[in-house]
Amino acid sequence: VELGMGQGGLAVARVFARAGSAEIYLRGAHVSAWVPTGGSPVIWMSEQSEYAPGVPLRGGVPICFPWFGAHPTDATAPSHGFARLADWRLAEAREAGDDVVLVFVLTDTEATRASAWPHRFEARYTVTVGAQLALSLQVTNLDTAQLSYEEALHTYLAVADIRQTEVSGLEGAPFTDRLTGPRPAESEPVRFDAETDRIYLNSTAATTVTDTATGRQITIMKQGSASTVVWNPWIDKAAAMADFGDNEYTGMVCVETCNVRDNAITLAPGAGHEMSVRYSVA
Ligand code: TA6
Repeated sequence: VELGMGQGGLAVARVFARAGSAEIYLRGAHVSAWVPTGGSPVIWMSEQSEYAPGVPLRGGVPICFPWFGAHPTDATAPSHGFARLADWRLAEAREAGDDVVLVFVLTDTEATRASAWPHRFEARYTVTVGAQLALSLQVTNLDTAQLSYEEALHTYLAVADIRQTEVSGLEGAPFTDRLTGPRPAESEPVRFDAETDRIYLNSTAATTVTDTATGRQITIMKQGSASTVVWNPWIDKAAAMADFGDNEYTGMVCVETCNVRDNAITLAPGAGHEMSVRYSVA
């Protein structure tokens, strides 16, 4: 593990395990790269990503916490919560067999206690790098009252061509399309020919991203997550984002491991919850 300077002068941890390498910005404990040894990048980052304070990286694995999307009542609150904008502490770095394990920690601060979500908490984020990438977000309620939160590992996966990509594993599950509302279950894998922004609730299934152009399959297995989001901004939405190149939408798909909306987590004082996900490439 090397600690160094990433883009924008931001602190970054660079991990070199035998079977894979990764890069994690301490800002947001934001995984920005994972490359299996001898393979090609699995995690996608925008060429236009900004590395400026108050602006989340575009791509990688943003940690959305403690709310998902716009805050329901506070219009000044940042989209997808404060965790991806915060400086996490690298608490541990160790080898585990052929893998390398990093543990990042975020606890409440004066700023978070003054935010739209003022609770006392600890979040521990474990990143295990090797032939697979495993991510685990453990949240503990350090408050004296119960608290509720939403969470998402908003992972951007690299694909050769979104128009030749499909996401399987969600067949038979109803979903809400952020553009058109509740939709009935489909029997086919998700395919992409326009902006796609789907929230599957009560969905614990593993998913697979199949890049039919190259044959690569990225398998996503999750624990402690009842929601899955599938997103591609397509042409117009990508063009509307300053940190998203106009044609970059063809090279990525977000498959997000979450607990959102009805699947939000409630913790009694002292209680904790773990959400984890493992990516493997075949
Ligand atoms: O996960 C899909 C989504 O909620 C989309 O609606 C879009 O807003 C995307 O997240 C990106 O959000 P961001 O705040 O990172 O630009």
